[in-house]
Amino acid sequence: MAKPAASSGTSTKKTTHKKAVPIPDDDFVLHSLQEEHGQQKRYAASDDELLTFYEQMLLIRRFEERAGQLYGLGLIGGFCHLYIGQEAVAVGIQSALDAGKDSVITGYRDHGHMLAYGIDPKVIMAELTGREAGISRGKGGSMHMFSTDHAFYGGHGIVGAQVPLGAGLAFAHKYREDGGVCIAYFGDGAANQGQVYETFNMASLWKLPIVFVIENNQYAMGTSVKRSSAETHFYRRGTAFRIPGLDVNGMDVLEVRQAAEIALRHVREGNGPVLMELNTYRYRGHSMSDPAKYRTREEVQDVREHNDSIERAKKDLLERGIPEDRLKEIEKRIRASVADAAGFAENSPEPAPAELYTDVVLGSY
Ligand SMILES: Cc1ncc(C[n+]2csc(CCOP(=O)(O)OP(=O)(O)O)c2C)c(N)n1
Ligand SMILES: [Mg+2]
Repeated sequence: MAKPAASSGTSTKKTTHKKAVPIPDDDFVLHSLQEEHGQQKRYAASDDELLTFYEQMLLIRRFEERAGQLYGLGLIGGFCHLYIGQEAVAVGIQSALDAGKDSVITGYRDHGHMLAYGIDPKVIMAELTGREAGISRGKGGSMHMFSTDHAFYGGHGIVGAQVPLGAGLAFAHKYREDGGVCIAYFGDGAANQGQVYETFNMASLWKLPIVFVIENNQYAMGTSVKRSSAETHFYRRGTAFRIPGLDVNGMDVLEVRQAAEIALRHVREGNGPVLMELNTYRYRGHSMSDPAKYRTREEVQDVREHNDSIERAKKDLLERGIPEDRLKEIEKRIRASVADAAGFAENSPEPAPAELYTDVVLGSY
């Protein structure tokens, strides 16, 4: 390339810059999982597996749409953060877990993670409507779903709090030698918190079995990642702690699953944590009370039309020769299951007033 001509009239004084000299550091081994991921991006799912992923993602979408309607009708109170758009993340990752052995923890946008676990939509919807039959007995609501039976440790309203708690779960896996791995999900906004990096340090130092999953949905409430984050490639953020990162298309369930396989293998081999960045997008507002002034309708529409995870899976299935009727059957089944869940939630009783005093920590400690 031709050098740009020196502008006339400027000083000809030369500045000398020393070149950065690479410092040898034999001790520094950072496994490049990105390279392995680049070799095969998409998981080689069987037809049945892909059909299951499709069904689970569609269930989350329809469930969340219904939850949005129930919120509008006043049947769901408090905060409610929908997962619509991000379905491929929870489904792709959780399908790779060893059920009953691995644990999961996330923030307040948690309905999708529970559904991806195969938890009955009825008890999730009943929790949203504050009924006794809810998974947290109607006392947690949208942000505080919990199921120790499924090793699902919430549902947390304090942004980023789930990250050190996740390290605690991972520590327990290691201490008990139960072979489990903890998946700790958090957002791009949470990723700027100090507690996240304190956790990275300890998790890496102690080689804890944990996968940190950053769901980069491009916004933290009304603030875009570009406005809030000096380093927007979140998968690089573990480097200073020798935690390898994976940059993943979170809108493709097969890519998510493949990356999850790589991350889990690395962690299960005793190498310590992995950081995954899942690039995704939330279609709805941050919560139900979001005026959405910070982005255009066209931006959302563009992702919906060109990058939707459910449409991508549908296209893949049709290209494999799965008959459209089979997909229609799935849609019908899901519509019925979501209607059932909503009916169940609306018709079950609320907890008795005496329940206000149960499951509450009282006294000094
Ligand atoms: C410690 C703390 N600070 C602020 C809030 C208010 N708040 C709730 S959600 C949120 C944005 C988090 O964004 P992100 O981590 O990207 O997750 P997303 O909502 O996009 O899933 C904020 C600031 C909070 N709940 N907790
Ligand atoms: Mg976000």
